[in-house]
This record gives sequence, structure tokens and C-alpha cells, in this order.
Amino acid sequence: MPGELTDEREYLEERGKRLAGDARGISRRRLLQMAAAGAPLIGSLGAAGRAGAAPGDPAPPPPPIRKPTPPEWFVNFGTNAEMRWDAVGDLGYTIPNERFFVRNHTSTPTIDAATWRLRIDGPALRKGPAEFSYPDLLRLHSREITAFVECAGNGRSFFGSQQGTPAAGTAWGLGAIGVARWRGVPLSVLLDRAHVDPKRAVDVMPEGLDATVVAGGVDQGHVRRPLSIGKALDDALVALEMNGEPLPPDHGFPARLIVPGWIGVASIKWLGSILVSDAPLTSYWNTVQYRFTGGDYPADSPPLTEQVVKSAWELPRPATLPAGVPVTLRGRSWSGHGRIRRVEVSNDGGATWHRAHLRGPNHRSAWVRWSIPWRNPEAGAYELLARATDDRGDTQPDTVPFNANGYLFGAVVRHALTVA
Ligand SMILES: Nc1nc2c(c(=O)[nH]1)N[C@H]1C(S)=C(S)[C@@H](COP(=O)(O)O)O[C@H]1N2
Ligand SMILES: [Mo]
Repeated sequence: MPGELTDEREYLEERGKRLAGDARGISRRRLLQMAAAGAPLIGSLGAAGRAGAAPGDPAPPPPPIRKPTPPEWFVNFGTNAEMRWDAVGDLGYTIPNERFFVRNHTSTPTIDAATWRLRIDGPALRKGPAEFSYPDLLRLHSREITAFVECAGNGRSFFGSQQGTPAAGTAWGLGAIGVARWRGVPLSVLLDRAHVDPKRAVDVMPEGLDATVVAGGVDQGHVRRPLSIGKALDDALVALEMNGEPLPPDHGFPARLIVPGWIGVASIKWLGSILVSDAPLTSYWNTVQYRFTGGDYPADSPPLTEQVVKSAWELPRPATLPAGVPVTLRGRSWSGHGRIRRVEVSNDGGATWHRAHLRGPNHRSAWVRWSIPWRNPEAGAYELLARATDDRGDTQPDTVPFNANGYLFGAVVRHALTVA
């Protein structure tokens, strides 16, 4: 086989970069910082946008994404910005806030934390509605989880480029994902304080405060999507912090839901209300969108929940490498069903496979980093493949059945590489 990849089972375990998985509460200092964060964070950006305007001019609308999305870090799609995998190599396990992908159905809103409230209401509560202010939430006992947020459409472009059947929607590569540390209040704690009746509750519908979405000429209302009471009480988190900072505006300030392992749209940003119902709930985002349609799927295929197994190389697409120079190739793999157990890689289009070395943390509903040394890359054209298996035994297939909106592209992605 050309320029052989070597298994390296004794590759030294990367040490030192341990996750801060501690169980501290939000410190008093942090609490004060966070309470003060909302206004200055948003205020300074607003002011920058108006520089040079005459007094009395109406302020131009802010851009759909507030943070800078430079082309060396992001592929820009207007209201969405994809993380570039070839810029990930120097990062640790988590993706810093300024480097995290953004997916907005409309655009990032400006929310004043001082007047913001989270309202929990609905027929499956034993008492009337409950309301929480930002300081109320900051005072509650907090928990931190490390989890990915990944768009259901991540990998969509490969339906076209790899399977010859393009799907409608943003042409994401594999960078509509990021892993962060999220700190906040478990949704179960808030539902408990709102006197949920767990015997009657069926579905929970979080709703965002961003602008309503017009689709097919119809106003579909605010972005909202139900989840089962089981998942809501299990591990959903109302996050206030991302990687130790108050949530940035683009990622849901002042509060967002994190639904570990599920498709990104479940993790509602700019959370304003949560409906707790004694009957199944529907919205545009679990009936028309975010379910399999078209192809061979039946009309009643269920709404999507968990993500599938995927892998990405930390390389440009297509990639080039110098001939004869030893190199260690790196990548990451993840699954919505659990931890990654095994990653196999190939540099000959799948004729032979080698075990990659898994390194560092391997959290559930997050990802694992891996590497494979290549001692003597010989000149030529290659196709790199990475195929992960999770601890449920799910392995990435060679192809996936087509669906019209291009969700859950979990097939092995073929990554072109030239060695010269
Ligand atoms: N309120 C609201 N929540 C939302 C969205 C949105 O447009 N509005 N986009 C969803 C989708 S489709 C995804 S993939 C994730 C993206 O999260 P991020 O922008 O923090 O990466 O947020 C979800 N939550
Ligand atoms: Mo998404």
C-alpha cells in the first residue's frame, strides 16, 4: 500500500489539558461580573455599528451575527458561520467562544438581562406560571456539562458531492459543530420549582426571543421545538455560561437550553418561555422541518432527536502535504448516542484500515480527538477516510439514504489529499 499509515497504540497519552469538570457554584465575583455583562457587551457593539452616524439618524440594523467571523476561522453563509476544521488543530478539547460556529434562523437579537424573564407555564403545572429573572437563575445551584452543539444539517453538502443527490439548505461541510463547557441550572430544577406534575407532563416546548421566522409566506412564530419530559428531566441544562464566560450574544445570551446529544435546534437560544404540556406538542420545527422527508421516507417518519456518529480530519479540503516529511494527522469523532469507542482510518480510499490513537477526554455527547502518524508520505493523490464506532456499536456507514433536507449525514466522508 502506498505510503503506509502506522498503527500507534503506544502513542503517548496527551496529559495536562484536563477539563474543569468541577462542581463549583458560580462564584460571587463571577456572579457580579455576569449580572453586569449584558448591557456593556451589547452596548459596545451597538455603538461601534453607529460610528460616524449623524445624531438622530436611525440606527442601521445590526448584522445577523454579532461576532467577527474572519475567513481564516469560518466559512460564512450570511446568518450562519461554519467552523473551519483546518483551523482547529491548535485548539484544545473545547472550541473557544469566538471560534464556535453560529446557526441563526433569523438574526442575533439584543436582549437586556435586567428586564429579561424566563416564564414557565402550561397545563402540566400544579400551580400557576413561574418566572425567573437573570439574578434568580444566577443564584441557583449551577452545574457544568461538556457537550457539543451540532446542527442537524452538518455534513449536508456531502449528499451532493459524495452521493450525487444534493439536498436543500445551507451547504455545510462538517464544521456545523462545536464542543463547549456549559454552566447553568438543570432544567429539571426549574421545572421542579415551577411545580411540574411529572405524571401529567408529556412535552416541554422552549421558545426563543429572536424574531419570528417567515417560511413559505407564513409567519411560523418564534423558533421553538418540543422535547419529551423524559429528556427535559434527564440532562437538559438552562445554560448561562459558555466556556466560563457569560453566554455571548450569538450563542443565546442571557440563557439558552442545551439538550445533550440531540440535534442543534433542540438547544433553543435566547430562551424566553417554556410551555409544559399534558399532550404532545408540535411546531414548524418538528413537523415540517427536522424530520426525514423525501427519498424513501414515509410521510410519518418521527421528528429527529439524537445525532449520529461522525468524524472530521483537521485538514483543509482538499489537503496538501509535502512528500517524505513524517506527519501526524489529527481529527475528531463524535456521536449523539454515547462515547466513541474506536476510530479507524484509511489513506487508500478504504482498501486498508488502521486504528487511530484516541487522545485526551472522551465525554459523552461531546467528541474525542485522535491522531495517526504517517512516517513517509509518498507523492501521489490520496483519499483519507475516518470511520468511528460509538459505545452502542454504531459505526459510520459508506453511504446514507437520501432525505430532502439533508439531515444527519453520518456516512464516512472522503477527504481528498495530494502529497507532492
Ligand atoms: N432561538 C433560537 N434558537 C436556536 C436557533 C435559532 O435560530 N433561534 N438555531 C438553532 C440551531 S438550528 C442550531 S444548529 C443551534 C446553533 O447554536 P450556535 O449558534 O450557538 O452554534 O442553535 C439552535 N437554537
Ligand atoms: Mo441547526
